[in-house]
Amino acid sequence: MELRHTIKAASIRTGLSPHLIRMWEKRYCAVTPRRTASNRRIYSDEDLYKLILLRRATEAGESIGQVAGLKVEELESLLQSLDFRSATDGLDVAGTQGKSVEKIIADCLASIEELDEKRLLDILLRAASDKSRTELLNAILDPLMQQVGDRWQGGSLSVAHEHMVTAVVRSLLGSLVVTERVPQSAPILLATTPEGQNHEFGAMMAAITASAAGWRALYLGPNLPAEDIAGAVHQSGARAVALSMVYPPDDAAVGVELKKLRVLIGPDVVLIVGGRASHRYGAILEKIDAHIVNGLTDLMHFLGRVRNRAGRH
Ligand code: B12
Repeated sequence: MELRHTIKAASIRTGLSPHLIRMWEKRYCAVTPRRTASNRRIYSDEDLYKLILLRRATEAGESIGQVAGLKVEELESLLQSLDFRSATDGLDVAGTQGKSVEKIIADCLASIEELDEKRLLDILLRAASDKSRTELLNAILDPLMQQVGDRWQGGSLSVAHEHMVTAVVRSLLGSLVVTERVPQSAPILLATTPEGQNHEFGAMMAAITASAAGWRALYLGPNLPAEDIAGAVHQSGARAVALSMVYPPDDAAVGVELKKLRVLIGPDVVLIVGGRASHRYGAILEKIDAHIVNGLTDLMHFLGRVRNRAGRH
């Protein structure tokens, strides 16, 4: 285990102030850093990861006294259950800032109908800062996009409305992908869609979820040929690749790309596939030893397990 982070670095990487880190350490024994010869604190990667988990747990309303003594695996399970709770309860309860997610979605739809791009972005930015990541993705953006699709099909929204929403949601997700803070030493996950698959929000959400699970996620954009995905894997040393597959559900060329990808990245990189079309490629995915993961909550669990497994080696 590498011990190399000063308190300043720990503060930058965990998003906690040095004062809070010292307080959690002294009062609650949250972590026990080593000391240098000159008595300065030095934190390990594992310490940083635990501090990030503790930050998330306290942000979700847990008291530090209750959670500081938990082990990393226990904190991961707690966070998964909290995330799950907020994602499923969110539709009925008032949010932290007094607005239920139902109301947020209704406000978004009203601004979409009025083609009010600025208002839509404003509502979503506020939701991004008030709500947990899981709630934002699972309980707001996912159902919002479903409703936009339904209304577009039903004729009450035009292609222009749909494209406006798409542009706003894309820029929001894009900014979340690059601003999530995780330790430099975290394992790397690449998120993209294979060539021929253009719907990209699933891959972007997978990247954001991976960051929340303590991975360093790089989003490579959609529609990427196998050679380019493999090139990025080799350059970055990624341990996992997450692919989103939405449409078309039955393209033989996509199957060829998937097989090529496995050959190019070798057997050790974990391949994760999600999205509404993933099961339609089930036979090929099984052959190339890819894991179909059904949703973002399951992805969180899955990545936690992969991370722990590798950590023990
Ligand atoms: C936005 C959108 C577009 C945008 C995409 C923009 C972009 N940059 O991504 C645009 C306008 C470009 C578009 C184009 C098209 N679209 Co479109 N689109 C949608 C819409 C409205 C929302 C999709 C979306 O982003 N949802 C939000 C995301 C987050 O949801 P999701 O993809 O389902 O992902 C969730 C899970 O599946 C999972 N997941 C997804 N990926 C992954 C990956 C991993 C690793 C994990 C763990 C989980 C996971 O997690 C997510 C959160 O729960 C849907 C409507 C709908 N009901 O979904 C149609 C929809 C997907 N589109 C559809 C179609 C048909 C098309 C077009 C063919 C339309 C046309 N005639 O041109 C083109 C095809 C483009 C192409 N060449 O592929 C159909 C697909 C039908 C089908 N057979 O499945 C849908 C369902 C609309 C419909 N009801 O007919 N589309």
